[in-house]
Amino acid sequence: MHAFPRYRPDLTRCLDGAWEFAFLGEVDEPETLDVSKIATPDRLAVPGVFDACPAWAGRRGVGVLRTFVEVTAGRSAQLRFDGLGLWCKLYVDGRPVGTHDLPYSGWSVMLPPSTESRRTIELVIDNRLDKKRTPLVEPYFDFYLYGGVYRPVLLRELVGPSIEQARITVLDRVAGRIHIVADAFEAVPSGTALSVRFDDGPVMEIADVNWNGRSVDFEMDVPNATAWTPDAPHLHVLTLRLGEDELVTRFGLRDFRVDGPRLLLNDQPIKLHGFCRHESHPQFGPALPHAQLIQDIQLLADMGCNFVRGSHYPQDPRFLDLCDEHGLLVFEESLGWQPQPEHFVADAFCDRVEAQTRRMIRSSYNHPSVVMWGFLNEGRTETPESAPLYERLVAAVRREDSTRPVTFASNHPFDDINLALPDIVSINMYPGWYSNPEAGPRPLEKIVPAIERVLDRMAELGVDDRPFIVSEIGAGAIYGWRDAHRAHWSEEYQADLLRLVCNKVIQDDRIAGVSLWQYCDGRTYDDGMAIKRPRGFNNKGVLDEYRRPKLAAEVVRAAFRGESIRIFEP
Ligand code: ADA
Repeated sequence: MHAFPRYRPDLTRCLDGAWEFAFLGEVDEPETLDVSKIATPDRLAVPGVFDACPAWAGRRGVGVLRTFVEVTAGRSAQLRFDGLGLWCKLYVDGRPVGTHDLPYSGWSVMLPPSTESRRTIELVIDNRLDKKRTPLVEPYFDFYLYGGVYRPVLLRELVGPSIEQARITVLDRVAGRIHIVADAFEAVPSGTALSVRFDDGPVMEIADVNWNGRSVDFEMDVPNATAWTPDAPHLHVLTLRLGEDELVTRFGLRDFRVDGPRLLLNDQPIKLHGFCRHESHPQFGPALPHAQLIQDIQLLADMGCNFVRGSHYPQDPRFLDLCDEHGLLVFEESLGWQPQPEHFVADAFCDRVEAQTRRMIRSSYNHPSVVMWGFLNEGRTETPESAPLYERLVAAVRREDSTRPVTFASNHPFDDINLALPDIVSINMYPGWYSNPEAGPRPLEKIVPAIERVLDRMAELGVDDRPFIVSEIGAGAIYGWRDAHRAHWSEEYQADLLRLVCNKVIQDDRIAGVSLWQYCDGRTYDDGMAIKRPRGFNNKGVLDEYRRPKLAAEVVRAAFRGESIRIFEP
């Protein structure tokens, strides 16, 4: 089942499956490739990435994907990719219809009508790390960047005027008052009827619909309004009908806000405890099967989490649907990893970050699980070049969504010049791991003081008037490496470190939340940097890459669930 929004089933086709494929390797100008001449003798699963397949594992270059689909002759259609990368160009019936350069973002493209019903869809995908084509990615990222179709693909036939998206803003959670904005693909004549249905209730015609070009907006009261909470994540369904067209979306009546240094969910203080999570699997890369998404949710819930940071890119909408259903709260951020001063002054980079951040917000707007927006993980925020872009992005987020707090994960707690900008201060830190190399074999006693120093610094900077989140903290452990010395890389050392961190976060009222680094191990660098990453993986997961628990998973589970466990300690 594809993610919300959904459409009339009889007009919708899921294009997931085995597509024809060819790997071409190095191609000088992929934008000029004559796709019609490319034979596609291989097969690639969609969703799927070619460089996670044994045949092309670790290869960089250009791949061509091809499939055929039936569309009623004379009708146009929307083709919706929920995420793909790195750079792609789409052809329909041999004609180019667009390019996509925002890895992990959704992409919606119009198929023009044709007299033929059998349509050919071809995608040229380039997974080379090339600033010119894909300004957002760099080879030094600490996670592997794959090429392919990361998420489901959907085709929706359009019959007359149709709704592209609907955004729902909760005005009054208790009364169930909401504001709805619906955008059609094209201008709609004023007065054209629109009907609304909540849940399984009656269809209500909206009288005198005042279309403003292609948009309309109005307020309504949700019948049988029921709150969305992490414990009882009730979802309401809104069905909009415009002529023959139908768009079905879900929303939750909840209120999440900042109150001084506290976070309030439905007016109750809430402390966030959870993990940073990559969409990653050794066999599927970022193209996770639905079954894996469901298992990830189950494992997070079992470890007592109420929070997940979608590090470091827009999330799979199927995952966000599951978070909505399970009451998990999400920090969603656009793609970025340690951008440098040269990025902050490059127009192409700045434009693409802003474009992706805005697209993410539009796409995830209705998910009650998403409670904060972020961008640019660990930028060089101590440099003056960073300020204009950080200001620009904070303003862009607030323009797109005035209801959710904005944040960004900084690893510059002592010299970040932008910390007054966000609503929530999020700091990444690695005491006991990267820092204090001189501190002896097990610098565990350094961890709590290091967190204290950061908290003191927030007070000095005057940003302790807002919530503070430890957005990353952790240690590497090789699955199965148990060691009586409890040395670095042992499951024991990681468990000891995370026990201290969890206890500190739970007990200290100045800390509004934590997203531990990280949920599970994931493939990373394939260059010289891998020397710091045993196996070529980032091993700071409390689960390994196949989701097998390390000792730390038990420790975190007990801490987050407020249970005590007995683990051997010398
Ligand atoms: C960084 C970064 C993560 C990961 C982590 C680590 O802070 O944000 O993506 O690379 O450190 O494991 O070192």
